[in-house]
Amino acid sequence: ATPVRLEDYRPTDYLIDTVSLDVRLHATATVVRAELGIRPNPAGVAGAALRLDGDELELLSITLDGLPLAPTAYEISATGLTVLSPPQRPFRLTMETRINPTANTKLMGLYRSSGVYCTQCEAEGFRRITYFLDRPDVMAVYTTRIEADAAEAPVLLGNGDPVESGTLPNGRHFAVWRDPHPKPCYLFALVGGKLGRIGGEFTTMSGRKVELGIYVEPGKEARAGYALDALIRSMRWDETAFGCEYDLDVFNIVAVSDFNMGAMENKGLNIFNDKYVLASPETATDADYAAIEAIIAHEYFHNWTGNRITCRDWFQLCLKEGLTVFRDQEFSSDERSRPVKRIADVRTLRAQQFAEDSGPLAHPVRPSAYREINNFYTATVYEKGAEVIRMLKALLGATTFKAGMDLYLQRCDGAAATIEDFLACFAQASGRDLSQFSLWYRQAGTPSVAVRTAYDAAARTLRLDFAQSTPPTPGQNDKEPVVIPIRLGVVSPQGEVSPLRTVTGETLDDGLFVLERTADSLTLADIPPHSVPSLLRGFSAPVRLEQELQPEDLLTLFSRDADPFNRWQAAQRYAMRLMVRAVEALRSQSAPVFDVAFAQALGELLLGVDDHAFAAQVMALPSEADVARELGRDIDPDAVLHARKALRAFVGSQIGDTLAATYERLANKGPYSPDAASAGRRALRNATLDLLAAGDPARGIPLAQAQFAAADNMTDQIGALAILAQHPGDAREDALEAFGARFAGDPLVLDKWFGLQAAIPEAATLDRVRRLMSHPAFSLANPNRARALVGAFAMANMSQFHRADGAGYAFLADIVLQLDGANPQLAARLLGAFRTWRSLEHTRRAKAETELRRIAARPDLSPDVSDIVTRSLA
Ligand code: B3K
Ligand code: ZN
Repeated sequence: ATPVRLEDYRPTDYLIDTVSLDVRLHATATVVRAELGIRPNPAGVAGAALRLDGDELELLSITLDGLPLAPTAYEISATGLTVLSPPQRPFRLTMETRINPTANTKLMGLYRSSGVYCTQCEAEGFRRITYFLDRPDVMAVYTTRIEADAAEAPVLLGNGDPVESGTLPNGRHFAVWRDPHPKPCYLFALVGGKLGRIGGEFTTMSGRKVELGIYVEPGKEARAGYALDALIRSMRWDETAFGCEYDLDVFNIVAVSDFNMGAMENKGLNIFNDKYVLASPETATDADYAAIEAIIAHEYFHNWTGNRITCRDWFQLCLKEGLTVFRDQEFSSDERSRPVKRIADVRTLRAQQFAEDSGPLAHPVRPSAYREINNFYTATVYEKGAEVIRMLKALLGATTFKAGMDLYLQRCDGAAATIEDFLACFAQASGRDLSQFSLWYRQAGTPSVAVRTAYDAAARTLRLDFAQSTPPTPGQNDKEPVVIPIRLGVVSPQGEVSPLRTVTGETLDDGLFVLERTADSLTLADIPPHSVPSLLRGFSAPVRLEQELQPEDLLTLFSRDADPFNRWQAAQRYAMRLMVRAVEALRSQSAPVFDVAFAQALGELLLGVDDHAFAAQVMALPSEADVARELGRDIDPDAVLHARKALRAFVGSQIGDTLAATYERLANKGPYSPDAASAGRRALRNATLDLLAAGDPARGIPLAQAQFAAADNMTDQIGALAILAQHPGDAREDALEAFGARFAGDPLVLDKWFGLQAAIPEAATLDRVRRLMSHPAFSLANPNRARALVGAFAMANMSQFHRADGAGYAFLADIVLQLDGANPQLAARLLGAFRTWRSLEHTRRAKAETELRRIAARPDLSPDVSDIVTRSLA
């Protein structure tokens, strides 16, 4: 396929202003009648043919202004329908198409999930429902009439507000929904099925009463309460924080069990993967509750950033996604602990986006070409996209940032906008030139900032020399310097140096230094001896910081930095340094040596701990993948695994008593509550037990067994099981069996069980995964199941996916090929696990390449898989 290019954008030749749909639901033969109000686009080419997109549609009839269109007046192909010479005035095109929702395994367009009819149209699924101009800059007002068998689909939902419903002969019924807000077709949705409901009410800031509904599988209503609560809090927060008010009389959320991603922000009718709606203490972990809260908020926030203001074209995806991730991160920060949320977000950013950015799939936050847009719903577009907004706020200051947002929300409301439109609002609000800043959208790769420090004891000055560089990425060899906000402080033996002044007498407002050139320096005045600079506080820019810090400097920052993020970062850096050395030792057949001071520092944190969630983040040492990224090349995953295991065992045995005492002290009191403070306590408790078991299994395992048996909530239960899973033996197998039996009827809980077993870092795991694929509850056709088992093996088990014998690669390649025909999006997602293949040591690299070439050689690959495999090998 030839790529679509940003530079080739031009407006459509026709516009569609109104869409009137009549959908007669049927399991295998749904008939869709679409009446489109079309007119020539003044910005398009006059007299051009009208080319509508279509995919797997059967056309039953077509009329123009009520008159049948002659077969010579139009052409049909596998990708669309062309009306050869449409009238050059407004006209009505009415088409009837037939589709088969049961046969729709791609889960794009109209499909059935456990008998429920639902739709997914972003990015290009609407063309699988009717012929249309399937692109986001075509915005129309929709009326949807849905008709179905009343017994099969008692609940009928559409976008907007309900206007009419009634019964029909032969046990059928109908409902009509109307959405007054013009929208692109990717935001269209409908649902029909047997669903349970919980309802609520929200009064907006201007007094509009909104009826809220959350629809789930009948019998699971009680598990939807937290999602409803999160929705109400999101609606309130968006009014307070961004002045964004809801604009319809109803807001519905439907949970379905077959869904390619997390959720979808269809106007007034969000459709969710049920994993991000359903929660009860017995079935959901604290992390699940936090994810539900974040995703409910994210989809709701799209109502303004995405729906009211949409994207001109799919290159602008980050316009809605980066901004909306930023907004949901801010929401969670306000609802929970801001520093802990930041640490968790940076962990994700580094694990997902930094990994993507340093491999063959690297692309800019706003790509300039794509072959398959579904492959660009990436950590770069989402997470780095959010970081870019965060930097904009840091650079402009909160007040000016707010002014820019207000201008954007007002000026672009109702429009299909671009990144340029967005940035223009902030340029205007600040009076600043943001052209260099806009490089963050165009240039791929993670910039490195190298820092050298020099202290002049006589002058009491501290000189910081910064140099930035961005490595080459596919298609971009030479990089320009970007604007990097570096928030910094200086930690002296007497405490924080404040305010920070330069030798030329300027004060650093907010401790912000902005690096714009390739190299720059800063000399600070009045710095006491033995001070340590604390750089990139709060992770003020998505860069790699290269700063030589000695263990004693790291300990200073860890114990005294005023910035919690950098306290955490100091501990991570220390652990990283120890693990990198251990990897070197192991690869030269010697025993790793660790550093008691590090273990003691962790122990001291536990003794004086007040913020449990923060301490839990400190205790979670860098992951194997973190270490691999730090090494960058010639990676031996077995050495990484063993280095990490050894450090954990070392810490666990050095501070075993403190760990055990902390574990006891943090015991549950009272019933489960998912609030952030309780979740933090549980997280720390599980982290202490985990390290204790790593250092002293004889002490830790019985405690884990007891916790597993007594747990009244999923966080404690799966926490204990995860610890047991790391230690081969009967304790593990018995617990796994008990858990599997207890939750045999609960697919979402079994996903945790599948995932946990797939992540066991032992040679026998691949066989275990193969065995689990024939478990009665497993199905490759269900995305949640596939991701839980196969996805966890490929993405959360570095040493086993990257087995030296290549069996992990061959296994994944087989699955990708098997899945590609049915669900290309899911297949392409799983294939992404190969993205780091070039950084491995040469035997593994060769084996990975063999499997990638085997996939590439297969004829009839989907565009999704073909695109990923081609780029991975390029
Ligand atoms: N906008 C959807 C993602 C659609 C993915 C299409 N392949 C969910 C979200 O980001 O909110
Ligand atoms: Zn989104």
